[in-house]
Amino acid sequence: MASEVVLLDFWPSMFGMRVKIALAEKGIKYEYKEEDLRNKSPLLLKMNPVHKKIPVLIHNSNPVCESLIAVQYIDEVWKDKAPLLPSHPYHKAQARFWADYVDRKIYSGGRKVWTTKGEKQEAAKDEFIESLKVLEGELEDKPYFGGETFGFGVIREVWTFERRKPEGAN
Ligand SMILES: N[C@@H](CCC(=O)N[C@@H](CS)C(=O)NCC(=O)O)C(=O)O
Repeated sequence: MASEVVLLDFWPSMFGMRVKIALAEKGIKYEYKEEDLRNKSPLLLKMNPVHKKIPVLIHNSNPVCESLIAVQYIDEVWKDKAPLLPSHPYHKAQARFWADYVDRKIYSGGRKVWTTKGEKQEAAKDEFIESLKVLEGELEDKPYFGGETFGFGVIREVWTFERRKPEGAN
């Protein structure tokens, strides 16, 4: 039986983009459902009752919440094509460490820059640039962040992936 995959998302969400990139890399067909975050659908509230956030990957009616958990789930279920995480436990741990770093430092640092003003914003900018330098240092001269091939590392760092509004989106 073909598996049924649904993605609850909001088109500009960088968290949603991670999951869309993972699905695209694996060549998985799925149904895309755009959410209005000011008026969340009963399906979203049912599938993610804890955080009530997108993205939610629904696989054969089972919800998988949190973007990085969904990316790892996709990698484990569709393991025959385009591996996203390294197979070696240590390298896998490193990939997870840097994914966590991006969520803690880059996302929250960027958010601070665009939600503050004046001196606080200047301090936030400096902190954000320092966090980017740390990432840059980790990249060194590798063709892709986190390794030699496209994978988990690229997915977590893609912030400006083409944000194309799907037809019918608000
Ligand atoms: N840690 C979550 C973050 C998801 C997130 O923040 N989603 C936002 C949209 S970008 C959302 O659904 N916000 C609605 C709300 O907070 O009520 C993940 O990685 O999936």
